Amino acid sequence: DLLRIDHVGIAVPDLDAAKDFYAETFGMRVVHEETNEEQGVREAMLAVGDGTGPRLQLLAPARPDSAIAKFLDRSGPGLQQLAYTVADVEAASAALRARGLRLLYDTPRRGTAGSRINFVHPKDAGGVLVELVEPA
Ligand code: MC0
Repeated sequence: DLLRIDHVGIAVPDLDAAKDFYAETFGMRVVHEETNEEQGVREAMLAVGDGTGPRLQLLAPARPDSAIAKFLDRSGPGLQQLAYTVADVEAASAALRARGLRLLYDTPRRGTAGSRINFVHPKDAGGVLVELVEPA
């Protein structure tokens, strides 16, 4: 089962410039930042409002051959993914696989802040890259 929207991910070419834009334009603050080598991203999580709701995730390429670099080349900056919180990423992945959707990974990988993640292929989800996040 999906519990809630976890975050919305936006591909950006320059993480520092994007952080400044969101701070100056919308008053959003960075609550977490890390580089995920496996995913090839530098990412920042931003709180919206009082910080109790879904977050905004800024995703910048850490390598030219990464998923985010490819997305930026093809589509330019913009919405890249919609992530849902789940209690058990293996169970959620299995349920969606059983409904005929392609999950990108056979076993979960490491996401933000020690979470465990998997993705539904965007072609099987109406053009949306859906991420499943089991928080640490
Ligand atoms: C590609 N397509 C997308 C898309 N990326 N559609 C919607 N949203 C996206 N983000 C479309 C293309 O336009 C193309 O459509 C078709 O999918 C290509 O499919 P493909 O050839 O199978 O795949 P690729 O090479 O384009 O790669 C897409 C894929 C990849 C989703 C498989 O980006 C991937 O593995 N993503 C999962 C990992 C990821 O995104 N990591 C970065 C975030 P047409 O119609 O032109 O054929 S890391 C993260 O999110 C972590 C740290 C976290 O939150 O914890």
